[in-house]
Amino acid sequence: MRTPSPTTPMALATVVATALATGCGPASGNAPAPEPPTPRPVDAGEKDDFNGDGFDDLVITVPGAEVGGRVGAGYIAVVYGAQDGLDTGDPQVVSEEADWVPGEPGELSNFGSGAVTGDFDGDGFADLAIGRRTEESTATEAVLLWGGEAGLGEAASVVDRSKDLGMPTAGGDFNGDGHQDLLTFFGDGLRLLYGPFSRDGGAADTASEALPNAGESFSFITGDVTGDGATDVFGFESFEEMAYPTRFWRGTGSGLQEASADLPNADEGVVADVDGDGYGDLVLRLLGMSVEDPPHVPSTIMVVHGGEDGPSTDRRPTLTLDSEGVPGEEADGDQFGFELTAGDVDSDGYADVAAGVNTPDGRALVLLKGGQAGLTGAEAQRYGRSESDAPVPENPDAGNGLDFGSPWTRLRTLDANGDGAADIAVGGPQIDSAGVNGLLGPVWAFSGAEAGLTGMTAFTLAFIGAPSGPKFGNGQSFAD
Ligand SMILES: [Ca+2]
Ligand SMILES: [Ca+2]
Ligand SMILES: [Ca+2]
Ligand SMILES: [Ca+2]
Repeated sequence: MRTPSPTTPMALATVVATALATGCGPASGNAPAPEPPTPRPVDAGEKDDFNGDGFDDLVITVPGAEVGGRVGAGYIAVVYGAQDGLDTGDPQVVSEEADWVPGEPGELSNFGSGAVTGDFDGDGFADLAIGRRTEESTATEAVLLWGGEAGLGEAASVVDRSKDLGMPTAGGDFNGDGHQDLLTFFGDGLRLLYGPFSRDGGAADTASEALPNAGESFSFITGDVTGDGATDVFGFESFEEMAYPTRFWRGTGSGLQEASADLPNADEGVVADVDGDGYGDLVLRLLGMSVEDPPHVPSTIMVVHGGEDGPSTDRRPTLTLDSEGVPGEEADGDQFGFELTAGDVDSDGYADVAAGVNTPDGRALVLLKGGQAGLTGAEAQRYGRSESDAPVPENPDAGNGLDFGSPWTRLRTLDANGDGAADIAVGGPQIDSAGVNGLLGPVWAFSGAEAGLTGMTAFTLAFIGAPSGPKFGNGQSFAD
C-alpha cells in the first residue's frame, strides 16, 4: 500500500491521477435523461504519446537504480506503444549518462523520482518532466525531456528555477488557457509552472501555493470536476497517524484557488467522469481518523460527483467489496482502492475505474464500470490469484519470486494500442514472500476492449533489457 511520507525530498509519495479527458463540455439545460456521451479519446491532447504515432507510451521510473557505478542515480525506461500494445522488444532506457540529458549520474540524485507526462511546449508531441536532486544539496530540480518524431531523445532542458522546485507531481491546465502546466511539490508548498514552456526550460509564468510545513504529509490528484476546462487539484493530508479532510483547489482563469468542499478523509483517488455528464467525478479511497486504519478495517470507495459548483455535497455514493456486482467479499484489511486509476476501458464514453485490492490469496485488480448511473458493480471484473478470479499471466522472470499477488503498488492508464479503449499497466515496487521491499517487480499490461479488460502481457525490466541490478529505495514506479 501507499504509505504517507514525510515531506522530505527523499520520500515524496505523490499520488497523481489521469486528468479528466476534456473533450466533452458540460451538459446543458435540464434534459431528463441525458444521452450517452460520444466516446472520446482516453487522453485529450497528447499526454502520453512521445513519438506522435497515435499509441501511448509507458514510462517506468527506477530512481533508486545504480547507473554508471553511482548508487541511486536512477533511470527511466520507456516502453513504446504499438498496434499490438506495448512493444517490449524495443524499450528506451534514459539516464543522466545519455549525452542529450544535462548533468551526470550522481549518487542518490534519484533521476526519475518525480515524472509527469504532457505536451509542455505544445508541439503536439508528449514530453516528460523528470525530477532529480541536484549534486550540491538536497535541492530538487526538474528536467524536461522533449518528445518528437523519434520519441524522447532529441533534447532535454533543465526547468528554470529561482528556488527548490520540488518533484514534478502532476500535469494539467490549471488556468484553463489551453496550455499544459506542471505542478511540483516541495515540503512547503505547491509550485505551478505555467506552459507553454520554451525549449530552454522556461515556464510562461510561475506561482506558488503555500502549505503547512510541520511534518505534514501530502499527496495530490488532479482533474476537472467543475467542467470549466481548468484542472482542479485535490490534496490528501495527514500528520503522523492523523488523517485530515481532503483539500480542494479549484482551477480558475487566474490559477488555483483553495475552496471549501467538506470532503472526507482519503489517501488515494482519481478524477474521472464516470457518469458521462462532462464533469469529472472524484473517486476516493476513504480513511477514518487515522492513516493507520486500512490494515484493520474494510475499505470503502466513495464517488463525489462533480458539477459546476465543484464537488457535490450530497451526491456521494459509496462502493465496497460487498456492493452489488463487485467481485469478492468485504474483509478487514481488504484495502479496496488502495490504488486507483481511471480511463474508458470499454470505450463506451463513461470512465471506468480500476482498483487494487488485498485478498487472502494476494493482490488483485478490480475493474468497476462507469455508466449513466455512475460507478457501479455491474459488469465488474476481477483479476488475481483466487480461484474465482480471472487469471493473470505469469511473471516471465519467475525466478525473482514475484507474481501478481505480491504487493504491487502502482496502476497507470494509457492507450498503448491506440484503439480508443484505455489499457491498464500494473506494477511498481513489490514485496516478495520473504517480506523484502522495493524489488523490481514485473509490469502487467491489460488491454481494454468493448468487453472490458481482455488481453494481458507481463514483462520485467530484465526481460526488456533495462538494468535490473543494484538499487536503493523503492524500486520502480510509473510516470504520472
Ligand atoms: Ca507513441
Ligand atoms: Ca512537446
Ligand atoms: Ca460526472
Ligand atoms: Ca467505460
